[in-house]
Amino acid sequence: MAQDGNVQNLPVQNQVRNRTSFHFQPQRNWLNDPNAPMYYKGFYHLFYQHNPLAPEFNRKIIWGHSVSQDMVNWIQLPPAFSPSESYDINSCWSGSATILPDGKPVILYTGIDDQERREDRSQVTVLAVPKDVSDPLLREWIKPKQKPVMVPPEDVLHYCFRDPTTAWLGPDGKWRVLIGAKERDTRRGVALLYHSTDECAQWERHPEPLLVAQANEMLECVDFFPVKLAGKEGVDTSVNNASVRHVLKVSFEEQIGGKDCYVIGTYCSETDRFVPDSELTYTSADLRYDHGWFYASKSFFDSAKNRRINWGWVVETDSREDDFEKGWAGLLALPRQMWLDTSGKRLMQWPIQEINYLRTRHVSFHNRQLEGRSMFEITGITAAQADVEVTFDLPVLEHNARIRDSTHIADAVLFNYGNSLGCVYGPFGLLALASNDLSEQTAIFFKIIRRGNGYSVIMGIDENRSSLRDNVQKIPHGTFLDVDPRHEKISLRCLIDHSIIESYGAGGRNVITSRVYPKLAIGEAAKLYAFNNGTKGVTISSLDAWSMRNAQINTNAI
Ligand code: DQQ
Repeated sequence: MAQDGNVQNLPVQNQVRNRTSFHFQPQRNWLNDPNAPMYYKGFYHLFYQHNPLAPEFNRKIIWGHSVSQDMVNWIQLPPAFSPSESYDINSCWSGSATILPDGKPVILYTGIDDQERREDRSQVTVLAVPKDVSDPLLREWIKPKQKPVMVPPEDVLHYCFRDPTTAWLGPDGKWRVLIGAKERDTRRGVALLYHSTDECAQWERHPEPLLVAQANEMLECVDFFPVKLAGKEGVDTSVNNASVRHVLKVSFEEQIGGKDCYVIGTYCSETDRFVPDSELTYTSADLRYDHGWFYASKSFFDSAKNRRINWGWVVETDSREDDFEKGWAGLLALPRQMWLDTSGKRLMQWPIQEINYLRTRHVSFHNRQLEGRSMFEITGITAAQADVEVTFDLPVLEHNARIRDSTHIADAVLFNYGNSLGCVYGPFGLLALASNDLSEQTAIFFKIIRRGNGYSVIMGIDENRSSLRDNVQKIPHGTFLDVDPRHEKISLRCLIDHSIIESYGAGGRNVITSRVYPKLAIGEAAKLYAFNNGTKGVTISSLDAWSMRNAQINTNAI
């Protein structure tokens, strides 16, 4: 297969390898960021960064467009935006949708202009409107013939000015929007604030950025939205009163994957000041949506069900050659409802309830002992395509644990599956996408360590043995699970879909998304186990597992 060839017409069987069955993907070729999710006249709309010609990022990224009535099954529509004008001829990059008070949507997106040399090209903000607002599918969009609505100001780098957020309305009747940028002199990442008095048609820069990052990093795909102090309900992006706090999320690009980090704070609409509870540090101290592969996410307010939902891009971690062989690259994590944890200190995330409609064959048991150094198979479901909820209970921790102090241990060691750190509890958890001979297996595990005066739970995923294929990136993902194991059980939900495992710890307090490319553990040959490599036994107080049906993901096109 030619490396840069057009793989649109690959026979179906070549497209099947490791392909997911209920995660959002275009039919073939490349996807990266989710763009402008919105609910409009009975349909959920999802746009995405797309190269329709090959399973790799290219210089002519377009906006793919799909619609759904449940965010589980999707119908592919014609692309919404393709490069066509001098201001976006070199790509239509990320952006967001805003629903105006009269119910009409507008989209702001990033155009890459027509300069010959790559380094001379500017990133600009383009306003697009639907051609026919009576069409619930919003099939056609109009972009202006002439000018974009924003161009990079002098003090920021012209190639670092992108990804407009959803706009919000202030009490003064002005719209506000944020653009991620990088200052020319200081190289600091900034979220620039703009105001509009005419429903997003013209914009004026506010003198102060809403956020200045401590890091010399471009802030990609900024997201800014209110969350209620109590309860799971979401609110419209323009809501600001005593019952909400604000979340500011930025995507930090890194060599390996990238990180979606956020801060929670207080936003004053009158002064346009956002005061975060903590600073973004660009270190492992930052709050993260997901400790695995998850990037460039974007949330929206679902007015049909009063909830805030987040979509994020999950990259391929196999080789470019593999992507060409598969004929596709890139998918989106399941849509996640987000709300503020009762502690007020972090967000909670959980797959939207509609995902449960895909659950079919079910197995369940309670109070089963998982002895130290033991494992057993969970049979009766399709292990390659499954939803598993399990709760672990640890007997009297204080008396039994002979657990090392972790104070001076580096994260890479701490979160490593292979390093038991002298724990007696753990690693225990699930072995997903395991082959018969266990030469392939992905462990989603917990281990308990002593930290300070208490105990901490490490939640991790071990990709090391996930695939016998060559050239697959395998890195340890891990985090501290936000539970006190002396008082709470340890719960885990894993959604396993052929080449992706999304793991939600403690009801969604911590999430890790992993990519795996089994060679043997595929289809019916894939197996699922509960395991305990620690020396002490743990109890599985409950386990429920379901086979998952296929969703209709872009297999029908209009
Ligand atoms: N992807 C887009 C940019 C954005 C980046 C280009 C983040 O607009 O900053 O495809 O993944």
